[in-house]
Formats: sequence, structure tokens, C-alpha cells
Amino acid sequence: MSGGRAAAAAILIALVAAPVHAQPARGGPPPGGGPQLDVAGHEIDERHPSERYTFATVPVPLERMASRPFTLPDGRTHWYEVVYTPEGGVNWVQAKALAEQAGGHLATIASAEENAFVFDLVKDRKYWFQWDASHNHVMNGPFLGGYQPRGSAEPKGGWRWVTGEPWVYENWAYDGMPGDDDPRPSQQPNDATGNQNVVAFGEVNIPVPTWGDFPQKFGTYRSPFPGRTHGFVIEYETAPGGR
Ligand SMILES: [Ca+2]
Ligand SMILES: [Ca+2]
Repeated sequence: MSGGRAAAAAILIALVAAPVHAQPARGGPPPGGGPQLDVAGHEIDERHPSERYTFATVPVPLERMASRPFTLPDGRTHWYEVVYTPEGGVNWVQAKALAEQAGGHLATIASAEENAFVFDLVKDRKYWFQWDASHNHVMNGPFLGGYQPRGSAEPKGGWRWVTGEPWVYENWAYDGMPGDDDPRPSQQPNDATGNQNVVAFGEVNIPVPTWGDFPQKFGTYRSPFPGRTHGFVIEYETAPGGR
């Protein structure tokens, strides 16, 4: 390639790669990149690492619901615990760590049946954060164990589960779906703010079993950005007495 053509190609690539943010995006702070996750789901953020909590040191109200069993389509039984954070204040990175401290992991969804069971645990509106008019009153629900490592093709590439199990099922929200009263496009994942790399239930105007992608720092305690979630779901692969 000649120098001139190479330069032209470089400019074209820069134009194509430049993010376009014509309107406020769902579920995230203003654009600008920011922290990311490695392939194992660990935070990459040297400047402002998420504070690491235990259940005893979380600085916000937190309520752990009784774990419920569910027999998966393959016959195994797992247990699911909803952690309710009525004021938010726990981001995905922190929720992941708490789930692991508890002996489980953030819930991983491998079938429509498992998704329906987990959604049933969190469908009460108390588990849902509702935006104000600036975001057309869209709601988002608890965090799940899906994430997208640094370098993945946006917005659909590279999605993984915290357990490393195969990504065989997904249930992203879509434009015009039941409950979508927001005139903005709602197809997920959309990497709307250029930094959305974790999964939570959402995100239309009512509680729904579909998913959206959100920033890993979404809902951080005392963040100036108002969005948050009101919980997360822990999945255990052994019975409560066995852990
Ligand atoms: Ca699972
Ligand atoms: Ca999104």
C-alpha cells in the first residue's frame, strides 16, 4: 500500500472507529471508555479500583434472601440467592467478589428455563431501579454473571460467564418488546456509552426477563452517576448444607 493510500485508510479506520453518541444512552454514564475486565472477569482499573467489600463491610443496606433450589434441564440442582441492595451501592465487580466469598458465583444462565426461574426470584419491583424522565423511566434489575473482556468486538462479541461455562443461551432486550415505552433504540447489547461490559436484567419500562449490558462500575457507592441496581443473584452448585 502506498503512503497516501495507507494514510487515507488510517483516516477511514479512525472515522469508522469513532463512537457516535447522538442521544443519551440507556444504562450508563457519559461516554469516554474507562475501566475494563480481563478474560477472567477481573477488573482492569489502576486509577480507581473498586473497593473490595465483604458482607460485613458493604457500606449500604444489604439483605440476603433464602436460597432456592432449581433443577436444571440436565437434571442437576443449583441454588439461587437474591441479594437485595435497596439503595444500590454495589457494582458488578463487587457483586462478583461477594458471590465468590459466599461460596457461589454470580448467576449464569444456560437455558430459557433457568432464566425464567431466576427472573421469577427478582420480578418484584423492589429489585428494580427506575430512571427518571431523563432516561424515559426505563428500569433495570439485578446483576447476572455475564461479562465481556477487554478487546471484544462491540457490542456483541466475546460475552462470557463467570464460570467459564459455554455461552449457549442469551436473552437480550430488543426494540419494541413488550414493556418498551422508550422511543430510543433498545436493542441490547449496545455498548451505549462505550464501556458496557456486564449483564443485568432490563431494560425497558417494566421488570422483564431480558438483559442489557451495563458498565462494570454502574452503581458504585457514592458515584456521581445516578444509575444503580438493587441487587444481584448468587448461584450455588452445592446444597446449602454442603458449603
Ligand atoms: Ca447456571
Ligand atoms: Ca446497554
